[in-house]
Amino acid sequence: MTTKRAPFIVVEGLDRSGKTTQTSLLQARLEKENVPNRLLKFPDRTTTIGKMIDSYLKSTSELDDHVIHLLFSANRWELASTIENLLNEGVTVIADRYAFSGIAFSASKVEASDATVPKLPFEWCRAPDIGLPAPDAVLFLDIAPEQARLRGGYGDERYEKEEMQARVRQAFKRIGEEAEEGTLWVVVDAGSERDVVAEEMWGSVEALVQRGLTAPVGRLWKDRVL
Ligand code: DGP
Repeated sequence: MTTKRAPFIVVEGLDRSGKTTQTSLLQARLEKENVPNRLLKFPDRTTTIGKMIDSYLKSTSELDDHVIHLLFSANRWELASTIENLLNEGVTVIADRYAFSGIAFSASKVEASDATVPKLPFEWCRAPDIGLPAPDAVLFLDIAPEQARLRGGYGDERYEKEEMQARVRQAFKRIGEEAEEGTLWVVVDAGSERDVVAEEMWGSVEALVQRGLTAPVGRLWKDRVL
């Protein structure tokens, strides 16, 4: 008999896309179906690295753009072996954000003097996350930044500005188009009713969750390792 492992599901989205609500609903669904699961949130603000990220996001500290990018990535690597072990033990892992946010947000930073000039090249942003456990499915909650703003406005954190979110949305689009074989990339209309979004998300991953996988846990962007 072949041993199966559980799937790794990542939920990505713009700020105010309903991502946190939807990851909780997805987890509740797994509970209802008696599926062993674990919900992770990135950045994980509880670790030493996570606390540095938290203070940067709240603008209580300043860090060079390269440094904060590498800290976000390190914060994912801190949990890489935990993710792999859980999947191999049959525990479905849901991550609220992952490496795709890493690229999308960092590659969307632009020079103050010229908003068409990125501060960090796209490929440079991808590099530190090469080799992380690869998700089997990515559910991208898509919403127009204008619509997201109407949901009570953006908060006070660093990236919560409409122009930035518009660039982040484009970056996510590119990442989705370049998604690797073996990763299911689903664009979910996050502007729909809460329960409609939840059903679409569940419908996208139900078969993976119920059947499990025989293939070993993949590695992100493994073909890009020189
Ligand atoms: P959240 O806790 O989901 O609201 O995310 C916090 C903010 O950090 C949000 O604006 C997205 C951004 N973010 C998340 N992961 C990364 C990352 O890896 N790199 C960068 N630059 N930003 C990220």
